[in-house]
Formats: sequence, C-alpha cells, structure tokens
Amino acid sequence: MRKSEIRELLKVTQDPEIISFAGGLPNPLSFPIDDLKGIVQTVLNNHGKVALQYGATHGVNELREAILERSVKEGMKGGMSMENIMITSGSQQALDAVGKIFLNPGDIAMVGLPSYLGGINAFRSYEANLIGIPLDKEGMRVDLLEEKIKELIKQDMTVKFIYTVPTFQNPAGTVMPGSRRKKLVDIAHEYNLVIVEDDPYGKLRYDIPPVKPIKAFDDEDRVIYMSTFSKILAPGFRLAWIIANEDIMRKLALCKQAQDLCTAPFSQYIAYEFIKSGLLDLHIMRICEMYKPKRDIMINAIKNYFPAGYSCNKPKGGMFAWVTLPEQIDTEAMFLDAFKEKVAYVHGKAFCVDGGGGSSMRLNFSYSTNEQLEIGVKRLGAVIERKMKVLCR
Ligand code: PMP
Ligand code: G9A
Repeated sequence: MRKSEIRELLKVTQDPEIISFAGGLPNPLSFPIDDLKGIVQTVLNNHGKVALQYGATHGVNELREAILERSVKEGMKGGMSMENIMITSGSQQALDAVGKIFLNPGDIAMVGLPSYLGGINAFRSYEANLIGIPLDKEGMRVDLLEEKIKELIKQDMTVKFIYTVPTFQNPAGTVMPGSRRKKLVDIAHEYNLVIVEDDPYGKLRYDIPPVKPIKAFDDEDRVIYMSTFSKILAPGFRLAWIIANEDIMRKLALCKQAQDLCTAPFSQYIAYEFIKSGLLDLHIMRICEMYKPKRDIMINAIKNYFPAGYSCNKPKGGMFAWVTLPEQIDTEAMFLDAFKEKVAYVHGKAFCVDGGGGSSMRLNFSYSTNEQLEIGVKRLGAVIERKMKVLCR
C-alpha cells in the first residue's frame, strides 16, 4: 500500500497561511448549514428510532428509491430496481469493494493516464497490475484502450475491468462525449469486460448540457456506476452509492458486511429528506453558481501569471484545472518551492500509474476564496518563472 499524496497534503495544508489548491475539497461556504438544521430536526422527529439504529447493509430503502428515480431520469435503464443500488460510506468504500471483489494479486485493470489517485491506491492495495491508457481532450483514448486489450489477450492476459471517471475527470477535467461512451461500452461487450464508472462530478456543470452516464448506454448490466453526496452536499456525511447487477451486488454486500456492516443511517435519512424536500437540486444549482466564477478566476489568473510554455484545459465542470509545464520542470521537486511561498498543489506523477505526469500539476479551484485563487496562482506563477530561469541558465 502507498500513502495518498492528497491525504498527506491535507495535513500540512491545514495551516491557514497556505493557499491550498491541493485537496479536492468542496468550499465550506457551500455547505447548506441552515437548511440542514431543519432537516436534522425532521430526521429526528420522523425517523429518530431507525436513524439512530444499525441499518440494513444495502442502505435505507427510502434513499435507495430516491436515487433510483433520479438515476432513471438520467437515462439509466428503466428495468433497474432498488436491489441494484447500495449505499456506501463514500465512493472510496465502493472503489475498495470493487478492488476486493475483482482483483487478485497481478490481475489487470485499465485506468486513465492520469487517473484518480484514490482509485489507483484502492486497486493497488489488492496488488493489481494497473495499466494506464492516455487521455486526450475527450477523456480516455478508447482506440488505444482497444489496442492494449488486444495486445494483452495475445499474451494470454485477461483484463478484469476498466476504471474511468468520464465526466469532469479527476484530475484532468475532461468530459467523454456520448459517442466515445458508446464505443467504450461496445469494447466492453466485445471483450467481455466490466466498466467501473466513477461519477462524483457529473452534476457540477458550468458550460455544457447534461451528459448521459456510460451506464445509460449499458444494455448488458456490465457497467458498475458510482456517485457520491460528497461534492453535491457534504463529504462529512460520508455518503455515496453504487449501482451494479445483482450478481455483483451480492458480492458487494458481503464486502460491506466486513467493512462496516452498514452506512450511517443518520446520514442516509438526512440525504433522503434533503432530496425529498426539493433542496438538493436547488443546492446543486447554488454550488455551480459559486464554482463557475472560481473556475474562471483561476483560469484567467493562470493566463495572467504563468510564464509561457504551459498548457491548461478550461474544465467545463468539476473542481480541477490540469496544467502541464515545460518538460524540464519536475512538479514534484518544485512543490517544496511552492510550499515555501505558501501555495500547494498535487504533482502530476501522483495520478499516473506509468510514472509519467512529471511536469503536470492538479489545481483545485472549489475550496479557495476568490481572492486566494488570484493570489495563489500569482505565487505559483512566480515560483514557476524562477524555476524556468534556473533551468534555462
Ligand atoms: N472518486 C473520485 C473521482 C473522487 O474525486 C473522489 C473524491 N475526491 C472519490 C471517488 C471519493 O469520494 P467520497 O468522498 O465519496 O469517498
Ligand atoms: O482525500 C480526500 O480528502 C478526497 C479528495 C480527493 C481529491 O483531492 O481528489
């Protein structure tokens, strides 16, 4: 097992002097504290005796029903039932459970280059052989994925699953278009593979219409879908859900019984009441209104303060900008310089299973105040400029 760079950084970035673009944290001002005061009262009044008791492994049925209804609206198959949904203690638990079910030491899973660090670490803890597939502006390159799968089959090696964050990817911010999603499902069909679709950011949309999840293209129940309340409500509830076919669901339930018996029913009832009262959709709108200008401030500040030679996406949603600097710059080594200037980021190598990403960095724009975004990027620009001068000497 390896340390998570993000988790390690969270410890040091708690210093209030540091402007942290490191963790994928929601903005604390987005938390609907006043609304939740009323909701917590309602939960205690209406569901107190069950909300404070141990709950069923799969979760609170009212919440599962509510998630089912929302998932079907997003285009997932109408035939799906509540039995296909399990509530988990964060998506991180779901990622770990998927690793536990599918991966024996040495087994292959395909991941993006770059890919979410928490997923990589969860799968690595089961001694998986993770093979990276490069991303372009439209997410995972499914043409390269197919080539790689064919190559592996020729060597008599089997792939267990494909892990992807198709919408506002963490860390690269990319969105996979519908055609590519469909192609990915076709590839999974062709080679009889499972797709693990991790979708925490799909609702944090700033400039584009909703994109259907990969699971909406899945007629064979081979997509395992997961999403979370962490970015649309609050990560402190540790509340997420996983959708899978019944065979996989049975195994997930066994994992969960060993992991934590059940997800906190109190959190689940709060989320349920939040949805039922119509507050969730309103709240998501408010979060997007808060984050869109933050994205713009960060991207403009990068244009203003970073020396020429970098490339950076303008993410259409989510929480991250992905910047690649000239290749002589090692962002892991530069981190200490940045830290001295009281600004933090996550270096790109942390997200790349092939050891690449050395000149890239992930910058989170949701957590900081607008003022900090401007100042932090300015500080970082100066650090990069100094580094480039030294390297060019
Ligand atoms: N997957 C991705 C892609 C994430 O970015 C995160 C959180 N940063 C998670 C999973 C884990 O989320 P949760 O808080 O639900 O455990
Ligand atoms: O580890 C955490 O606190 C969750 C954040 C994930 C990320 O930074 O991508």
